[in-house]
Amino acid sequence: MNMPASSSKVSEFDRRMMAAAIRYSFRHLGRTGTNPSVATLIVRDTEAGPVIVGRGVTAIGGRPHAETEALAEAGELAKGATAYVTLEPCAHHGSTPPCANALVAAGIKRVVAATTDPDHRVSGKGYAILREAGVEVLTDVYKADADFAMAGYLMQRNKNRAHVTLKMALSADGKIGRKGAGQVAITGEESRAATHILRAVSDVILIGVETALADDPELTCRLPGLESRSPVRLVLDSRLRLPLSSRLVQSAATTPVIVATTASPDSAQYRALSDAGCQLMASESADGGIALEELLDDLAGRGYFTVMVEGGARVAQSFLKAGLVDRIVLYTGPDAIGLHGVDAPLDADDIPDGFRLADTLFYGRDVCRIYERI
Ligand code: AOF
Ligand code: ZN
Repeated sequence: MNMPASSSKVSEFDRRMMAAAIRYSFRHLGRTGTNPSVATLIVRDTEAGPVIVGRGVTAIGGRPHAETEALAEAGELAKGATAYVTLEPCAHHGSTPPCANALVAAGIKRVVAATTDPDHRVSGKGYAILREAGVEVLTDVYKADADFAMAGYLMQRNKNRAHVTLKMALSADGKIGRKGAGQVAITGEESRAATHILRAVSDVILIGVETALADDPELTCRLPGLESRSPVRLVLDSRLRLPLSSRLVQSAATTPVIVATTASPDSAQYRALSDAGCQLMASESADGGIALEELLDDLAGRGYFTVMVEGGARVAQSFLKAGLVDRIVLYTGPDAIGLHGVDAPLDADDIPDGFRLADTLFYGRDVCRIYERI
């Protein structure tokens, strides 16, 4: 089927290319620092049909940008081609000239883009540079999917806070564990691996101190090959009950631990945790607890744009009540817990208003539903 990549309307082929570009953009998710992980595909019409002549994804660390990589691969073949970009090409002079100018200089004649860059140095200006140079620009193609892929970046730019994913595993009867039983297996191997991948692409994993005390988790990414991708671990611990002997504190030297607390910096435990290598973040809200929104602002300010809340029920409830959950990843296992089960703060029949079901995935015998704030 020869579908030209040159029409002035968004075609089915354009959509397919954009879907591929968005999937490709996940390649460096969580590894581009404060830059979003963006992808570019350069497609040229040939007698044999359209051919991808250049591919690029934002490099690890955030530079070079996706367009630079894709144009380098395409070389002369970029002349007259279409570029599929998951984010509006930049218009500012960073350590290299703007990507919008680079696309023009390379002779790209058509740009299909997924989402506008909210960065004030770019927003709309990237498209304007292209259009002024006579490049045809089509925007908002699969915008929701691109926004999903770079949700952390967009949240930081638009609201100046970190993006929150609430992850929960529920038994078939809607429980998250059994009272006094510590960690109970609810989901299978495949879901566990998927969770570790979620950890690997998050900047921060957050739990409450109750979970740290009950389960003594390590919260690292332990998939073969991805061990170095463990995120920062953060414990909400207003009264500093986190034991120095916990796995978290014991591993603080290799994988950072942040303890958010309302305790005084003069307290002995504050100093002890700090001496053990934890970073302490002082916080206080009107009710004496940890101010969650402030915490998320503070994290974004430190360059942490994505937070995954992993437990327990009380912490989940606090984020939900504060309206600070942006995405819910809900695994449901095949077995019931029955007696002494701990109720979940929500289940698939009881998702708060304002969320849409974005995806349903099947891992072994488990179902994973992803809900996205509308
Ligand atoms: C693009 N392509 O692949 C990415 C873009 O510090 P700098 O100079 O790298 O600029 C960071 C900004 O670049 C970032 O806020 C966002 O506006 C844009 N990211 N742009 O054209 C890319 N990652
Ligand atoms: Zn750029």
